[in-house]
Amino acid sequence: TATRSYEYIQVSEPRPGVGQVTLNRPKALNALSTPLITELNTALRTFQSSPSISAIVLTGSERAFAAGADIKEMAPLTFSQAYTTSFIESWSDLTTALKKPLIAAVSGHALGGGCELALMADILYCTRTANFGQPEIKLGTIPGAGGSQRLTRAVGKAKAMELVLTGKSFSGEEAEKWGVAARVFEGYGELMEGALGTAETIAGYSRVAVQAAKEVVNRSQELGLRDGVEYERRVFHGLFGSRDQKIGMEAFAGKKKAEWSHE
Ligand code: CO8
Repeated sequence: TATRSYEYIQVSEPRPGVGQVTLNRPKALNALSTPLITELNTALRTFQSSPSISAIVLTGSERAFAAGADIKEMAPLTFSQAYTTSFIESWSDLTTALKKPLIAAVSGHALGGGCELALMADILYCTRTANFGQPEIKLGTIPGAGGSQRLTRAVGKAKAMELVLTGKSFSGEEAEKWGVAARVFEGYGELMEGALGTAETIAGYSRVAVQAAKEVVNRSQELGLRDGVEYERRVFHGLFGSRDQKIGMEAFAGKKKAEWSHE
């Protein structure tokens, strides 16, 4: 992928098959302004269509993953402006358009829209001292990018209600204990090592199977158990039509390493 020039993010390919987006608006603790989100969407779309990328890591700085939506941009917005421009609707491009796995590596502040952005990722890793929260109530508003829904699914209603109503933050250590984060790390270096390592592992598998795996796990958040299991079985059956299913199972039987065709 050609590294384009962005103003608010940095884009790299740090490992084979792995794309990285680093939010880079340090003066505002990576506050998620509309231009930043536009760049993020462009970068993710570019990785999505790149045949050399199989998994993506999204991170911020050691100090801040993202301190929320840009409060200074939102302050003067009127209802009719927000409504008619579908303010923040483009955020959900991240979850709907991206078929490749996205790993959020969170250090420092992940507040408001920053917490919601992290919750949109397929896998969330963080440092022990990461600072998560939905403080919108303190600004006279509420989460607007899925926080009330995704956080509640992740931690349950009791904790989510307390967090959203008080605006109190929670630590990376708690995020891991409560099931928001898949894994917690001591420092930023270990966090990035862990996130890139997992992305590289995923990038070593069949891209067809990886996309299907992400799709079926995400369906569990939308469907009842019976429909979800049936959906999974349909996709599982479908994979017998892929070349990589034959390659993977024949390699196992022949005690060889699978050389994926991604077909
Ligand atoms: N928006 C705009 N600027 C910000 C934001 C933000 N969310 N967060 C920090 N900044 C700016 C500060 O204004 C400051 O700028 P300046 O130097 O020009 O004064 C700079 O970043 C550094 O911040 P601080 O000096 O405050 O740094 P501290 O280390 O003292 O404090 C905190 C760090 C605790 C993170 C503090 O900055 C803070 O409380 N920030 C706001 C956190 C917050 O309330 N986030 C929620 C925002 S609302 C939201 O996300 C709604 C989501 C709705 C859906 C999505 C809509 C797009």
